[in-house]
Amino acid sequence: MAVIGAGIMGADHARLLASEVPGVKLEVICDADETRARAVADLHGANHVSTDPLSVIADKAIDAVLIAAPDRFHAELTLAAIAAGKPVLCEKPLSPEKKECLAILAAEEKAGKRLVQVGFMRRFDPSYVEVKSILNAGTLGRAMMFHCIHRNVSAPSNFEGHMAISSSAPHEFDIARWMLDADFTSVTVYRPGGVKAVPGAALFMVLETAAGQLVNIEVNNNAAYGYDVRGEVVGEKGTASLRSPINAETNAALQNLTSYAADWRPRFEEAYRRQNIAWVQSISSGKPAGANAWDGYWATLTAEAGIQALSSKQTVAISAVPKPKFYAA
Ligand code: ISE
Repeated sequence: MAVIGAGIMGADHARLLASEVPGVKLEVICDADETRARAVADLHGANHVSTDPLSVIADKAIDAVLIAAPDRFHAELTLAAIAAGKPVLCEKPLSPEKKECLAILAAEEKAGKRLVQVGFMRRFDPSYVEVKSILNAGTLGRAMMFHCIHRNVSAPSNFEGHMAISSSAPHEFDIARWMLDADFTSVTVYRPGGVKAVPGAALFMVLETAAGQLVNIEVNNNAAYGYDVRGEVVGEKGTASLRSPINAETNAALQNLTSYAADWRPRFEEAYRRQNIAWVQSISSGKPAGANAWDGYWATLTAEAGIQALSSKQTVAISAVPKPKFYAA
């Protein structure tokens, strides 16, 4: 296994692959910064480091690749993995641009084998999985709405307004399609007035599905109090909500307290673990797991429409290319 990218996510994936995922030999950590690659490799027992991702992907000693490089390199590296015939788990987004996602769909179909999984790890989160099983059991009746909240403590210094849509919201775009088993037909984006912090870091979106369901998404990347992701599916007969994992509560000084994670990694630790295990098992079984390249295309298609809706202040229609039979369920 090679991990490409030794930043926050690459380091975390290397840790998970080395310590939590059976059947993996962490061979190479690749990063433009060799020192950073070496630090991650030494920490997690990888044999080698590299600063050349394309040679790592082509290396015959490498069976599979996890891409956690900066978003703008995801498509090129995923295409290289497909060309090498190697299974690849690409961190979200598959690409920031839908045309690159379409190139990946064409390349994978031409290769004739499902090689690409996209890192929408919430599909493996125990709470989202349980809400979906409640919905699928018919307990709620037909789903009418899905309320989603996605709050980060603070936006990173390089954060631009539209990144609330392109970086954070794709998790909601994907999990809503998965939860409702529906595609979107439109998106409208609202920005609260008088936002003093990073403009656009707080947005409210409304999406409609082809089945007429409504999905609203609040993204607030300057929530300040904690990392907080919430979701509630509203059906004709009831609702089902996410419960974030709480491992302890404090009773002291006349207070009862629980704490929020500082960022997404502790909150979705179990989701990443299960995602990576499922990916490695899918390599052995040949049965794809999780989000595929078509799902990656949809998340980027929706994000591009959302960015257009933010700037135009208009509802933007969303229409995908016809779904290739190659990705039929
Ligand atoms: C980040 O890129 C992620 O993927 C995290 O899962 C998400 O919670 C965060 O908002 C994004 O910026």
